[in-house]
Amino acid sequence: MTRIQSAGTLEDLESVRVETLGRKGTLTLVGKEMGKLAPEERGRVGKLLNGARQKLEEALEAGKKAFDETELRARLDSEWIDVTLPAPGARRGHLHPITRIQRELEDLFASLGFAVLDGPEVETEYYNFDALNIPPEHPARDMQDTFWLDGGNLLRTHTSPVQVRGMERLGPPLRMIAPGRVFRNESVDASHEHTFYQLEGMMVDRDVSVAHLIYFMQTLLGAIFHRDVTVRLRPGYFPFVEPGFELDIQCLICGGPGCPVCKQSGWVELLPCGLVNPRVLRMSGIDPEQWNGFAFGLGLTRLAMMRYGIDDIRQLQGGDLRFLEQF
Ligand code: 2NL
Repeated sequence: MTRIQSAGTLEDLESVRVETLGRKGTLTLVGKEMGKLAPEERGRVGKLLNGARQKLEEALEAGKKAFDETELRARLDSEWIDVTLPAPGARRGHLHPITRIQRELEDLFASLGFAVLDGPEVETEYYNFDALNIPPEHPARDMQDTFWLDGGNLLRTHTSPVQVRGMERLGPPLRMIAPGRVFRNESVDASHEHTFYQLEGMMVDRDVSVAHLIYFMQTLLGAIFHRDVTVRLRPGYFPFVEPGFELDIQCLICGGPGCPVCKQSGWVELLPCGLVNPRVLRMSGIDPEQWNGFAFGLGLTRLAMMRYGIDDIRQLQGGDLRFLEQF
């Protein structure tokens, strides 16, 4: 009994049980000797033996219960959880910087009444070149610039074909933008990618002028950069606009002295634009005697680089999460 009360572990209790009640335990052995007793003694000794066995069993059971309770209390203390603590934050994904700019501009143009159009990335020669008044011998059609596919189709080199389809389908007057992914067969470096994003836009109405174009482009750039940017306009030649312009902005990476993004010039070609060439309107079923319009092409990839200060275009398509998680 003393050993049961002073037992330090469950194992101590178990050895007391084995030594007394087990197969070779003292009480068990005594019980086996009962036969040797005089018959009149057996009843008395048997009763004593049973009483002792019962007391022992009860004491062992109580001891075990005490150990179980101690152990349970210890576990409850150590495995205690504060259910009022805030849960660890779930890791959430986010939009790619180009997607963010694209959505922002889609919202801006939608608010100005422009339809947001989508179209195929695999195009025909007609929609990518012919309908834009790009002549058969134009260098842009060259193997170096265009990914040609078997059967004469190609990966669109700009989103203009979406606008051609838009002119055919909507008819004048119209306002539309065509954002999307375009492809050029280029050598890749810090400022050139074979895959990049563009947003072209067009407005066709009666008596649209260069003044409308300039005003509109200024509004657009103010909304994009949320600050004053220094711009310059140069005459530019594109077969699908006449007259055509190049709108440049002063490089937001280096601010003027020159860096890899602006090819050391201090200026970045941001926005080719112009009045839609009458031949282009006519080919898409719009009468250039009745209607005219302006059009522009915005490089979304370059815009994202300016906005976020990214100095290497290859990072945008590279898929390196350490880069992407910054945005
Ligand atoms: C570029 C192209 C420009 C246009 C694109 C356009 C489309 C049609 C008719 C007339 Cl259907 N013009 N698009 C106009 C001016 C410039 O830029 O490669 N931009 C980065």
